[in-house]
Amino acid sequence: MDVRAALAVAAGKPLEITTVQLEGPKAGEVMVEIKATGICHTDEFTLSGADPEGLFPAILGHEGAGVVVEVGPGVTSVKKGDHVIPLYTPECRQCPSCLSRKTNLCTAIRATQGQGVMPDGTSRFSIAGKKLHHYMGCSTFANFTVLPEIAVAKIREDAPFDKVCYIGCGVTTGIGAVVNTAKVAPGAKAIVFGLGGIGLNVIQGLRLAGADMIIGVDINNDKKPWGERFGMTHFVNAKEVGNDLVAHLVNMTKSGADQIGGADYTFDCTGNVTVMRQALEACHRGWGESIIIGVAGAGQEIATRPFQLVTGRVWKGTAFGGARGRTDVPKIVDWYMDGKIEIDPMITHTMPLSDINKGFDLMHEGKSIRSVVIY
Ligand code: NAD
Ligand code: AHE
Ligand code: ZN
Repeated sequence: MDVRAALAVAAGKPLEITTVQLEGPKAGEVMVEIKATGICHTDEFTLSGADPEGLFPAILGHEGAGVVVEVGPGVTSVKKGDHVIPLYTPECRQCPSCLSRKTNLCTAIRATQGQGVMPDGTSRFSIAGKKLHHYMGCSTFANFTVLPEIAVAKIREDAPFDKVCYIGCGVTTGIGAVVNTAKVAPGAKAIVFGLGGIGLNVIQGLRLAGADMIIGVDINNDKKPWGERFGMTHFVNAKEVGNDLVAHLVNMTKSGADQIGGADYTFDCTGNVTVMRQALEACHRGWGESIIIGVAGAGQEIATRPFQLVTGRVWKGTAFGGARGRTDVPKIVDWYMDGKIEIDPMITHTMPLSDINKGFDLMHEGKSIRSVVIY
């Protein structure tokens, strides 16, 4: 069938709005009509050409919500009409990783997902008979897509698609990094680097967890009121502080008898490897944990003096906030519907698919928190 899509034709080029062809779901797959999709910095990362796994031509997008319109043979967990959120981190509940209970990184279909194809090694998308690549197993920049059954989370039907699509990546990643990965305890001191679509969700996760001190760091002063809106207690402009940023942050966290200073938890939400080092080194000696959320381009590496780790700081990473999608995403949708977490104010811009490139422009200009395409 013909579907409308924003096609990534090559790295660094704007998306082309066009009609592409989509084959129906095969065994174990479902077709979903995407009703809304967010634009995450990771889409920009891949479109820019920095992603070592980036493939073109492809249909990007991984932060969607929609309705199941058709199921392939053998599908049992969802049916036509179900409301779902696509999962770039699936949950098969059978692979060694799922069964380990130690990680959310299901490995059932990761290899083919990285090759831009469905688990049987073929693509459902094409244009004029030429194959197109899927992206992160989701391809939500098309009004219909096909996903493996294990890569959709069934959600309640009263949840608005144009808001809960953000749970498909940003919300779950930010809040999950706090509650699943760092397991932040009440009273903690935390530093969040990068107050964008992810960082603000880390901040609201920290507020939820009962952190006492939440320092936000950005290079854009416009982000200060945004951080405060979700629970940030202090703001630091990294550019204004200059080379002494780590010492400045460590000083800010000193209190009472503790004149060593350093945060209990820090979070990198920038993808900048220099910032990742600052985040690690701003942790408290002996126990501070730094969580890397940002993704960095091909060839980028992190560095620090081993002394930083010898003296008890811990470097960790998190993907999709450590969430097990089919289990946790419906619960996060409930948190939103029950008013426990906020989403609406972070969606600063909405647009039709035809204007999707404007969403990328707004991100580059630092003017948006999240742009959402509504089909
Ligand atoms: P965004 O563009 O909305 O926000 C990035 C923020 O970082 C901006 O406010 C920007 O001003 C700030 N920033 C840039 N350079 C900085 C610096 N040197 N110091 C301090 N702040 C700086 O992006 P986003 O959608 O929030 O994504 C953030 C990162 O998280 C990206 O790298 C993205 O690819 C990654 N990400 C990872 C996961 C995961 O599962 N690990 C999930 C989603 C996004
Ligand atoms: N292709 C990139 C990897 C990028 C990356 O780490 N992606 C995160 C999700 S970002 C969502 O906005 C992720 O889930 N990682 C786990 C995984 O298995 O990819 C690269 O650098 O190769
Ligand atoms: Zn994302």
